[in-house]
Order: sequence, then C-alpha cells, then structure tokens
Amino acid sequence: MRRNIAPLISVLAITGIAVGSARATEGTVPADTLFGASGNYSVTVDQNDGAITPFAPQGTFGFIALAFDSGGKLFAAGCAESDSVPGLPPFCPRASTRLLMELDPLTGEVVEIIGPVTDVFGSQVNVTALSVQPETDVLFGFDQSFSPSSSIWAIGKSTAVATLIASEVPAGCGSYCSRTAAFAFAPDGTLYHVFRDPRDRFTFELMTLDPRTGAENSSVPIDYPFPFYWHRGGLAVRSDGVIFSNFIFLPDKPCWSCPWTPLKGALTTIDPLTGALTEVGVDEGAPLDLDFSPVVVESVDLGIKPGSDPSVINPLSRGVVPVAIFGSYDFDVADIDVTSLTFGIDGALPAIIDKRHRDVNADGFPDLLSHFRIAETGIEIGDTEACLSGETLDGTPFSGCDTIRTVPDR
Ligand SMILES: [Ca+2]
Ligand SMILES: [Ca+2]
Repeated sequence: MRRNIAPLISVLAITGIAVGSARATEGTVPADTLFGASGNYSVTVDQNDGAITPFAPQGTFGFIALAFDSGGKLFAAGCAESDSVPGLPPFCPRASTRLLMELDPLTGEVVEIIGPVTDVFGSQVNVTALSVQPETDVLFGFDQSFSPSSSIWAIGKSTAVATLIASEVPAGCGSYCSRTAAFAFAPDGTLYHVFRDPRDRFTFELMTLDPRTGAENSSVPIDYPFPFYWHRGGLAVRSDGVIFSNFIFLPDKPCWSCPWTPLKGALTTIDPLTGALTEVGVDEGAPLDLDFSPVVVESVDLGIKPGSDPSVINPLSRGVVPVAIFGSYDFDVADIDVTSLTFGIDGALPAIIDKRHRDVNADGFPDLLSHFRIAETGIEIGDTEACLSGETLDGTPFSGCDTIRTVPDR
C-alpha cells in the first residue's frame, strides 16, 4: 500500500535524485561493516578508530535511523527535505513527513521511498531509531524525540505502516520514561536500550527490554567520563556480541553569541556486564543511528538421499546418507569449499565426496554429492528435517535443508 507519495515524488524531482530508477548494485557488503545515518548522507564507521567514510550526499534527504534486515536490505528513516544551520549537519525539521526508504548499501543511494511512516490511523510516527529483530526479521522502529516518552513500533517493510508494540518505555515508567533514541537488537535477540533518566540528565543506563512489552529486563549504569560526553543516539551490536554506541563531546561554545562548533562524536563500546564505556575513537559528524551489515547466508537447494521421496533415515544405522547440493544458474558447486561442509545438528563432516560433480537431478546443472555417517549427524527418531551448511571458496556462507522421515517409527 502506497499512500500520498505523489507530492513527495514531485519534491524528489526538484532535488534531482532519480529515485526508483536506481536498483541495488550487484554484490553485497562484507558482514559486520558498521553503518551510520548522518545528516543528508549515510556513512561507514571504522571499528578500530571511529573514522567515518561518508557516502555521497543524497540531495535534500535527511537520514535519522537505519537498519539492515537478515537478507542484507538496508532501510532508513528520515525526511525528503532536510534543513540546515551553520555548524550543524542537515536535520529533519520537526513537522516534516517521516519516510521509510531503502538504501543501496554499496553506494548509499536512495533506491526506493517505501512511504511515510504512519500508524494504522494515518498519524505520523517520528522514528528516531531502527533495528531488525533477528529471529523474526521484523523491522522495529523506536520514537522518542517529539513524544513525551519512547515507544516501540513494528514497521511494515513494504508499507511503512507502524503498529504500536509499547509506549512509555520502559513499561510502567510513569513520568520517568526514557529520553534517548538508542535501541538495537543483538544477534541473540536481546533488545538493548540506552536509558536516560529524565530526573538526572547526566545519568545513562544500558538496559535490556522485552521486545513484546517494552518492560525492563535488566539495567546497568553506564560508567562514562562525566562531563565530557553526551549520548548522541546510535547503538548497534556486532555479530560477536560487542555493543557499539556513539557519544558526543559536549559542544564547545565559549560565549553566548559564539557559533556552535561542529559536532564531534566518540565511537565507544559498552560492556554489558559492568557498563564500562571504552572510547574507540573520534567520529566527526557523529552518526545518529548505527547498524552492522549482517552475515548473509545464501540458501542452496538440498537433496537428502536424492531420488527417494520421502528421504527415509534410520538414525540407529551405522551407514552413511548421501546428500546432494544442487547447482543452479546462480550457484556453481565448483565454488564450494568442500572442507567447510557440515551436516546435521552435530555438524558431521563428509565421509566421502564425489568430486565428479555429476548432474544428480538431471536439470543440466552439475551437483555436489557427499556422504555423511548417520551416527555423526545428530539426527534423532522423529526429526522431520536436516540441514547442511558450508562456505564457498570466497568465504560466503550458505545453507540448505530438506525434509526427512525417520524409521523405525516411534
Ligand atoms: Ca539502528
Ligand atoms: Ca543438477
């Protein structure tokens, strides 16, 4: 469903950005690249020293929030007509329509305007952070800046329609609700949030929240070198669980009429157990929201005991089970790193690999047939599926599953 985007399209025509004509560039971004939203462009951030590499500015667009989904699609929230004042990066004016967009992660270009972010009644939702829940791939939006308290929303990735999950975060906070826009899912599904106590504006806590209710699960005070820092927003968790955030140095304004100095941000890590903040480096421009590119696992077509349907397996057998990885137009089995193959929940290694790449299913594409010792796979009586995973020679992970039936029956 696309609503009311005709006026936006005319705005875009003025900005000279060819939205909709650009398609995602071929190829993918390396996993665990740190992205940030900053003014009218997006950036990548060096995780060793905080240095930012900006993508080309996107006309008058303003970017506030961004998040990758598990397939590597990059979503951004922002506005079509950002505003700017000297010394500060472009920003989205209060009243401007909030848009959900898709960006090309290789170029930072706006690929598509999905639509204005509104609730089911058509009211604007002022999204200030985005993050995708790993197990469901649902796009979560968090708003904070213009409402009395933080809220959690689920946002349709193709409609931009937001469904309220929780308001007044953390749940039950009364008038002491959080005052930051920093939210991010960890790869294990934990929802982290940097909480700012409204009674004490220099106190921050790293909180974990229940993503279904917004209730606080745990919190630890963030130990930071007061008074040099101010939390800017931006929180992201790398695939190894390390939490990155973005604090800013308090702006230097020596006199009332002096201009603001450009914002200087500090990329930091936060220890979830102790709350200790460690500075990684200075990132000029101070991204508002952060996210890591995901480890995109390619899906392959798998045939367990190819040619037999259903694939009957006796888990008590001392024998081997043949498993075919079917090649296709997109997937050449000659590219498989055969030393990386594991099958079943216990990760059995291949006992035999047929290096002839025969066309097992006679579809014209060569396939890779390998045999695994059933006893090493971890397949149990009653299992209905088994999966194989591996990597290509260039290190791209792939996996595939097939249905099975076990004998003897229970
Ligand atoms: Ca984010
Ligand atoms: Ca084939």
